[in-house]
Amino acid sequence: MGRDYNMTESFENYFLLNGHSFPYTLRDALIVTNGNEAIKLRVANAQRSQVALHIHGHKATITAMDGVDLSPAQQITRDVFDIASAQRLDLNLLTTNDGLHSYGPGLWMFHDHVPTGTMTDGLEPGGNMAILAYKPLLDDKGMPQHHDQMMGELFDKDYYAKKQAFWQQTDYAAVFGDAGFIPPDMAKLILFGIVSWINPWAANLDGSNI
Ligand SMILES: [Cu+2]
Repeated sequence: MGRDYNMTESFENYFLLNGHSFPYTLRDALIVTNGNEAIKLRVANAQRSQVALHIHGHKATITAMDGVDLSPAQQITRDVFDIASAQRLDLNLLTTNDGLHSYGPGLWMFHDHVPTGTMTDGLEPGGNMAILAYKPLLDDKGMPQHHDQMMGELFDKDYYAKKQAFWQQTDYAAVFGDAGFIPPDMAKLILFGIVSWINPWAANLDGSNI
């Protein structure tokens, strides 16, 4: 170490939250609330790069940094928390729907806003992505409802072997079509090409087709 191998040239590509990586964060690293609660989160950044913790639908308040309590005047409320390497934050997370600290019951994702943190070796979703779950929205196994329809294929080893597109069997397929099996409509593609070639300006200038 430090002779033949320069560890400062390494690049992090696996990310954990409480020792778990997505999708197991959905089972083992949830924040569960009954609603109308004050939850203390003690967050430590144990990786060498910056974390930008983002919680959807909630704004939490920093009450302590690195083990030092902040006075009320120092405490700030936000929804993205910059956490330097080895830094610790205490957050006060309120789950009372007041239109500021909480926007109401839901399955609210939280994750690192630095994109690499939400990946597992370059695959997104992955990494430290997890959910702040209001209890009525958990199923009988304590996992977020509908996770199997939404994310069933992410529990498949082919996904991690990078052999399977994420949206292939999800609800997205109903909207966007299946990326793997539906052939493109060649007639429409050719027509689009001809129209674009004949009149390359009209499509964008009036704004109606943007
Ligand atoms: Cu997000």
